[in-house]
Amino acid sequence: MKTSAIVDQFREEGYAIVRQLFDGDDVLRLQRETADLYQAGIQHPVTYKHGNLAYEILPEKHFDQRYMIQAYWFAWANKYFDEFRSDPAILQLLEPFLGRSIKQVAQQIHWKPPGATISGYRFHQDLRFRESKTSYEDVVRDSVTVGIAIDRATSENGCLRIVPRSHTNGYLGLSDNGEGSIMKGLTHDDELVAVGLDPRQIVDVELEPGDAVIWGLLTVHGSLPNTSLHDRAFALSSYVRGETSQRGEWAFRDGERMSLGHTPVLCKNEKLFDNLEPYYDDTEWYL
Ligand SMILES: O=C(O)CCC(=O)C(=O)O
Ligand SMILES: [Fe+2]
Repeated sequence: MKTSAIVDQFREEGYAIVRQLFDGDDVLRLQRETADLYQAGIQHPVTYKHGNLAYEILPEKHFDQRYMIQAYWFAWANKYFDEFRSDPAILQLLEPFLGRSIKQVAQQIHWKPPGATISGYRFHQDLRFRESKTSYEDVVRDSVTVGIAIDRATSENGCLRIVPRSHTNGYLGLSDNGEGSIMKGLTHDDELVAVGLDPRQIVDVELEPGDAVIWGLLTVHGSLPNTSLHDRAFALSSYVRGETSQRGEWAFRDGERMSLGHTPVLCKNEKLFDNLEPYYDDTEWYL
């Protein structure tokens, strides 16, 4: 798809699909590195955190085996993923939206291993995860999230689902009720209807490995648990315009690729500096 068509679709629909952002050997490498990352993370008995780095574990104490369902900011543990976050293909995709100086506020991979019973995300708008809205000149205008399929993403294995044009009515408060975790429970159709959305409009974003989808902070999206026999690893990175954002790790400055520095900076977790030491978090939020 041409750049102008991507920009138009993003503005009109709140999302756009970009086929083959990565292909060939680059996808095979991404899949290999993701498998290695899973092996590294799953060594931890419960959720492990160190700075912005985190491995979210479902422990065997409460599941039929140990699973890792998310990793955050693994660029701190893995050189390939530090380089991946500033791949030139990503700059090319983001430049029409964010310019040539870009920071990254989220780096995540979400796995949905078959058998892990907790793997869906209730419908929400990502603005709920930008705690310090005043740290940006205009966080909605200056943010783009990029999701890259590592495995094929299908309806059966819990692909991302988006409500087109749902970004035009402001913040809707979906999934803000309950205990806050968007991974517990499912969104009922009537919750969407109550905020003026039509569940029949939901689009299943099915992707081949290497395909990407971009969405904004007000775009309503979620995903269902995996009911197939195939994992769904999905890399999710959120970027902001560098000049207008006081949060995030530089990814590009004046078009130049940037690596992480020596110590982390504030991204999404406003409590980062309360504890920069590694620790285990055995909060049983999934029960
Ligand atoms: O991985 C998914 O299917 C969606 C995750 C998501 O929307 C989020 O973490 O904000
Ligand atoms: Fe989200």
